[in-house]
Formats: sequence, C-alpha cells, structure tokens
Amino acid sequence: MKQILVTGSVGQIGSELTHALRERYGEENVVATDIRMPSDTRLRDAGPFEFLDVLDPNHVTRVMQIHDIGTIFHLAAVLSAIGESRPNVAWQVNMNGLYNILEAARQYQCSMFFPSSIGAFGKSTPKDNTPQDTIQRPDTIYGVTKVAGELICDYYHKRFDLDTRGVRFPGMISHETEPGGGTTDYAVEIFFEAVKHKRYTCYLREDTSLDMMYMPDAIRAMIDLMEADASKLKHRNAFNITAMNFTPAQLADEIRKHIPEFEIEYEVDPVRQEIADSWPNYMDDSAARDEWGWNHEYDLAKMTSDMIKVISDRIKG
Ligand code: AKB
Repeated sequence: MKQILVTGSVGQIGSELTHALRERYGEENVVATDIRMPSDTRLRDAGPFEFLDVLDPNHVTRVMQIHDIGTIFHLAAVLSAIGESRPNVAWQVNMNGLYNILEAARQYQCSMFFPSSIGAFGKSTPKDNTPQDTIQRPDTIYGVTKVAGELICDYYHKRFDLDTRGVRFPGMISHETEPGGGTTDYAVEIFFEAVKHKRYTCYLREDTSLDMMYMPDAIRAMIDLMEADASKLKHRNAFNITAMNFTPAQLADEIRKHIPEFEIEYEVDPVRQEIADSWPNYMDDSAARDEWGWNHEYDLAKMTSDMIKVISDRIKG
C-alpha cells in the first residue's frame, strides 16, 4: 500500500492519530512528521519519523520524494487563543502551510484530510443547532484561516479533482498529549486538576456552552471519513461533527459524581471568553451522519468517567 503522512504528529490529535493509523495500516506505512522531536519515543521509533516544516515547500517535496505517500492528514496548525497573541504566525502556519501541503498532494496525487473547527463560525452564525451550511464570518485569525482552509480545499477538489476531505472539530478532550493554545483546553485541564488537587480555576464563564468530543471518537471520525465512499460525500471538506455540548458548570457537576469534594472557581480571561462567545452552543451534524455514517460513542457521562479513571490510574502508577 501507499504510505500515509501525518503533519503535526506531536500535537494533541496528531500523536493519537499516528498510533491509531499505525495499528490499522501497519507501522511502516505511517510517516509521522513535525517540527518538534516527540518526547513519546514510540512515535519516533515505532515507524518512520521525519522533521518537516510545512512552511518550507522544498522540505515538503523532499519528504514526499523519500516516501511513497498516498494520503496526507494535515494537522500542523496554530490554535485559536495562541493565534490571537501571534496572528502573523497563525496566518503563516495555517494558510501557507496548508497551501504547501495541498500543492504536494496535487503533485503526488494524494488524498488529503484537513481539520476545520467550530472556530470557522462567528458571532453572526446561528448559535443553536448550527446548520452545516450557514453564515461564516469569524473575527479571530484562527477562524479566518479555517474558513479560508475549507474553501481552498473545496477549490482543489473542484479545480484539480483532488480527494480533499475534512470536518469541523469541536473542542477535543484527551489524556495522552496536552492541547496547546486553544480556547477549549479548559475541558482537558479541569480533569488533571480535579484528580490531582480537587479544584480548578476556569478561564471561561460558568454558562459558556460549547461542543466537545472525546479523542477516540475524533480518531474514528477521521479514519471513517477518509475511508468513506467518495460518491456519497456532498460536503467533503467541512462536515460539522459533535458528540456532546456542555458548560464548565455542567462539566464540574459531572466530575463531582466521581470526586464529590471537587470545587471550581472562575477567573474569566476576556480574550478566550470573547472567542468562546462567538462559537456555536451546539452544531447540527446530520450531514456527517447521513453522508458517511458519523456517530459518536462517548457522551458527557461516559467521557468523564473514562478520563477520571485513566488519569487516576496513571497518577497512582
Ligand atoms: C481551539 O480551542 O482553538 C480548538 C478548536 C475548537 O478548534 N480546540
């Protein structure tokens, strides 16, 4: 088989996706890449690993020439909160990096997965049951790059018949690799703090509702979409997908079912609060369910119980 390339493989989603792809398609068939050296030695040693700066087109071409790549999961990106502190870097990485990868995919005739986000929506988007096709006028640099990314992936499909596919991810909850610089990261930090210290100070208001997903569902979504029958896909690059939605207060209540003494307090960060307030309360993901059979397995209760068990077991050693 042709090999699979993962960019941003050291990140929160990339690290777990790389392991899952290697398990499914064979270790040698999945080339993990990043600009950072993984601290997870399995990522580096269990299959091929390459340093790859997606901002350098020659670097991208060199990696494509060394390996026989048929599919690219392009996960290298700057997230929403860090994007607001470094808009120039966010634009470079999220747009120029994507363009270099699309060009490589076109030249080497690869399929390509691109993750968009709830960040592709903005204040004028309907907040409840956000439709698949709706107003997208985000006012964060992250959102601007995600909308542009959705459009350029659609364009490469239409213009060059490239097999581009993608989803709009909600906040991602996981326990293996920390997220970095997102607005939804509180929903990961809260679990580690709850297990270790039984208290957490949240940077979002208690009533901020956002869509979320547990990592095993996200990994399955990416693989299922890339394996889906292309003739059934009408939307291709920006499927709304979600698994649950909750506020910090509702998540704290759920955690208290396992750790009754858990306490939460709020010190709102205006930058991240404004970003979260511009995102949907919950999305309609029926297009993904109809077109390629998307279905989540983890709801709030099941995810919370698994997160607390895994983190507690790890701390106990
Ligand atoms: C972020 O918070 O920036 C990301 C996202 C929802 O795209 N987790």
